[in-house]
Amino acid sequence: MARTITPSLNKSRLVAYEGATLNAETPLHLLDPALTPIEHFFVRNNGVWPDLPMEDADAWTFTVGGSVERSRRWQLSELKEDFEIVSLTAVLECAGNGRAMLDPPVEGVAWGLGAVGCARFTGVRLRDVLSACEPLPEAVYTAHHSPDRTAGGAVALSRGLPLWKAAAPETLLAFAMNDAPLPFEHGGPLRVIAPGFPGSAWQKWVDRIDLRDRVHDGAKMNGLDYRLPERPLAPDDDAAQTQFNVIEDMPVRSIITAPSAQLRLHVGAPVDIAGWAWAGRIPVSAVHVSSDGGRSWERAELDSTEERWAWRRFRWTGVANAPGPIEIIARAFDVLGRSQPLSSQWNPRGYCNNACHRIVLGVI
Ligand SMILES: Nc1nc2c(c(=O)[nH]1)N[C@H]1C(S)=C(S)[C@@H](COP(=O)(O)O)O[C@H]1N2
Ligand SMILES: [Mo]
Repeated sequence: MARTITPSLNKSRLVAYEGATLNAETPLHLLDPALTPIEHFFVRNNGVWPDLPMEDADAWTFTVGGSVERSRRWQLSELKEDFEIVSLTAVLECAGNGRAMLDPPVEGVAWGLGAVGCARFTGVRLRDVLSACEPLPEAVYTAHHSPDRTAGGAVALSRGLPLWKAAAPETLLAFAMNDAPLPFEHGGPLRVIAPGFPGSAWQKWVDRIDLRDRVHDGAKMNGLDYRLPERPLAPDDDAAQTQFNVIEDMPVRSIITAPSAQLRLHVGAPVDIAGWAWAGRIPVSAVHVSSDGGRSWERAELDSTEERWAWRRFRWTGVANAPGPIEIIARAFDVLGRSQPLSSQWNPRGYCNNACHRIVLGVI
């Protein structure tokens, strides 16, 4: 008898948003560990939970078709046998993370800063699987397909990757997360891992990938979805007159995960700040911290990591000099010298808002 997979993780410590399915973000203090525990990892669904009639995860079938010499189909157990299994640690961030800071507000889930997490993913390289199907010279883009649908029955999400990213060594078909079988809520049995690309490119419950001779035009690939205007737009500007490009990179960002903003300090006490910094394609180079609302900045300590796609720990210690509120701001830089803006940059869907994270601590 086939059984249907249902959500079973305890996500009760997350902040959930209204809707037909679970969309929930992580309170920032729960993002303090280097690897986000699965029960604390944010969840984003464009549709309702899919019905997956499954005996077991290893029987999940995955097909490659489209612009290939040979279309092929595997069970998950066969993918594990046929291809090298690799693990990497990577940040998964929704393109809409930080959307709630936009003024005026825009449509879409009003994420604060917790639509992000960092986990260890295990799977096979997408490029190995595609190579086995002999891509045709015309192939330039992937099209990802999954069984989840909107409440109205439409395909919930079908996004893709430019071939250079599908063929990059870090792009995986993953079946494990934090060394446990990939849970249903995070796209198990099988999902795409595309480090550095927005979460929307990390297709969950993926059962088919087609190669295409053009940019994919599936659900949420068109119009304003997961696209940014070529030049800054003001809320009153006519979006129809503007060129929008598919988001293929995530901007540099940092979050403060300790202490939580409720902390009260005594005058003279040390102010110990810690958090994480990451970026998409371009690595992080530094984090600066201000404890006077942005008037002066000091360089934070920044840990190194061998894991190219993981977030990096930063730490900074100051002193609570005088009674009253102090505003702490963290600002990360990438190796191209780009940094987080001090205030939010508006765009019609509120994507990639990497404005600096600020917390206010009370000194008594
Ligand atoms: N099939 C499918 N895959 C999907 C989505 C979806 O709605 N359906 N949402 C995407 C988006 S927008 C994000 S941010 C990530 C979230 O992954 P998570 O729920 O594991 O945190 O999944 C992506 N993959
Ligand atoms: Mo997302």
